[in-house]
Amino acid sequence: MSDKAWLVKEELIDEAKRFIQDAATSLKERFAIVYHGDGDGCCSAYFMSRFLRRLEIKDISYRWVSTADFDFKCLERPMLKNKPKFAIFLDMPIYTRADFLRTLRRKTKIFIYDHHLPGNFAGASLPDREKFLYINPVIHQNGDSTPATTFAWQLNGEDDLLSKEILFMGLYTESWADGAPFFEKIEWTHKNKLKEVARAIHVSFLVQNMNLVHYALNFLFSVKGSILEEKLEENRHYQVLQNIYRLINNEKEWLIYLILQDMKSMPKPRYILKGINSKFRLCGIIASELRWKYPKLVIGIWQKWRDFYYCELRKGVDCQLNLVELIEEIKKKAKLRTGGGHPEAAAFTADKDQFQKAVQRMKEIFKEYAKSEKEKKEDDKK
Ligand SMILES: [Mn+2]
Repeated sequence: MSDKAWLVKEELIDEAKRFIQDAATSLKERFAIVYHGDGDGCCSAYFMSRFLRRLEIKDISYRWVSTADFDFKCLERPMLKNKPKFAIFLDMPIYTRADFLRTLRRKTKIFIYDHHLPGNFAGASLPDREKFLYINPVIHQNGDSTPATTFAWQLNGEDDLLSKEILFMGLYTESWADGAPFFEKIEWTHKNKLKEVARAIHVSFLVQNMNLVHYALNFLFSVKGSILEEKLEENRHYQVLQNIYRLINNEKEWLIYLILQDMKSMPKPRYILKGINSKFRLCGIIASELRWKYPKLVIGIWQKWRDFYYCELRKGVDCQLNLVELIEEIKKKAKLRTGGGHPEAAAFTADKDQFQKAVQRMKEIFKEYAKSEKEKKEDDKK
């Protein structure tokens, strides 16, 4: 990877800076930061907030949006009602919501930074340049996918130890931190402490329906010196993060235990397809963990979460099934709300009726795959 990909181009940073500074001078109040509920989104919101406060903006509201499906509907109604004067969206494909942006811009100046594939960009119908700035390095920087945290860190421009640490944590949860040229001076014990904190930040967003509660951001704001010097065991905000982490981890362990108990009754499992019940969105991490225990199998773990059904798919290293193709097959039989991913890891969501159809189809494909594998093995023996 080239050095440039670690950073967002200076001219893009300058453009964003000018746009936000102008807004700060003319509007002064009712600023909103909307961030993706994950490590990168949260750390970028931290830097953006620091930048705004240095511009003497004190009236800032915060909201986060969760994956897997970027539930923008929960966001749009309250935002249109609250009518912020300036709205900042970090690390999420909000530009696909053209109707929402068109309505919002009547009262609101809009800034967006995202680094995901642009998808169906609502470009033509979007607000004019005066009131709207959208930066995505995938479009504006030869396809580089520089994380939102890097962008906001560059924008804020301060280079104290805490800034470096929060940059590290944002990049760590995006799996970018290793090899990044910014962290050469940080010792590995220090890095380990940051990784632990980063995991706690990331996991705190798996709690249900809490888009106005900012455990992780509140913790970041509470650190006065640096994470290195901070007595985490005495930091009330960090204790909350730790408690959520333990709660979720315990529930995950317990659910995996139930699944493994269940698997014992099947001496030769051909696939794993199981529903779980939890207030937390755990199907992804559980499916990921099971793939290591069952390298030959395809794994689907599903759950109801909020109003919809979610299924996360993973496959072991020795399993040949392509999960993207699997989802395409499912789409022929059921209407999905969202669906996609990589050949090794994919996910889909649907409402109840369609989800049942999808699971039915998935089961058939799993069985067909297991059957073809068995036949292959028997042919090899001959
Ligand atoms: Mn993100």
